[in-house]
Amino acid sequence: MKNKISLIGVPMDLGQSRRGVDMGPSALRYAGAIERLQDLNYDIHDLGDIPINRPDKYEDGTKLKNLEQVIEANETLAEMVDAEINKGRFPLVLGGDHSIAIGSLAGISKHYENLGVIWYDAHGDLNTSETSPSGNIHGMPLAVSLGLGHERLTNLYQYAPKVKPENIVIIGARSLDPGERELIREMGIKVYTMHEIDRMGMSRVMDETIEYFKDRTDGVHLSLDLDGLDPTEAPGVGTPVLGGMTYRESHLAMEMLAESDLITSLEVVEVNPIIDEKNKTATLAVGLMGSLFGEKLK
Ligand code: NNH
Ligand code: MN
Ligand code: MN
Ligand code: MN
Repeated sequence: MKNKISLIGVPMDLGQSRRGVDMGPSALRYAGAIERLQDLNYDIHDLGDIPINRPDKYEDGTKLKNLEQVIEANETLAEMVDAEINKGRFPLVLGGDHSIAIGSLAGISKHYENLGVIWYDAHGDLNTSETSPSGNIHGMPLAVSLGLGHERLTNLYQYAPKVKPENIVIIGARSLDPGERELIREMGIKVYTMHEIDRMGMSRVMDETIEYFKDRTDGVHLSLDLDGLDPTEAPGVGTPVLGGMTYRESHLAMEMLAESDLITSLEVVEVNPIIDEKNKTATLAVGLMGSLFGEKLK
């Protein structure tokens, strides 16, 4: 892994309906994100938080919510991530809701011929404006990155698609909408649901994932949605789903990724300190970052 990291905060909660994820970057910094990586001898620059324009009124209903503000924030994010990669630095994006993956991937993917994406999440985030049950853009970023959905989202940063279906691995899925299931089947997207994780164990799941990516990708982005973990261990998330990955399974996954040296960018999303218990979820997330950045190897 590169030893220079650029941290970008995206305090945005407009991609979903529950307020509070906008405080994610603060909660993660407060939990020691920067110090944790400095202790591992990384040169880390905190670029601060992207300014977010709030709507006069939060939109509800099932059409795309807060589209303009989500686009604006993601355009800024894409530019910043792009610029940091150009400087030879590892982009670390702290959310914010998962809609910010649209901007991260837009800024990152143009640097790679075959960017791999690990989507660590209870959800597939493969909805489009047509299939979304909620109108929440945080349920769409993986579809958007495949070039599916609202044109202004798919074309963000003036190119599409950002990722190829065969370069995606979803880990931890246990809440998939009908349209998402269809897309997974149609495009042949690789998914390790909780069922596979239970049967095979996290160790084999990660061995397979790493083996799968090793030869086909020239970079791998890890999109870490904290609701991938079980809500008993990560209660501070907007859409908790029972039966998730454990603390130990998640640390093992991060440690194996650290050993593989495949990861070239990271985002940490959906931490909501308002519904958390004494910053437990942000603290857990920072621990996982420690493992991913090689705590066990030093
Ligand atoms: N699939 C649902 C939707 O599209 C929920 C998505 N929620 C998430 N995704 N937290 O990670 O609205
Ligand atoms: Mn420096
Ligand atoms: Mn998600
Ligand atoms: Mn999720």
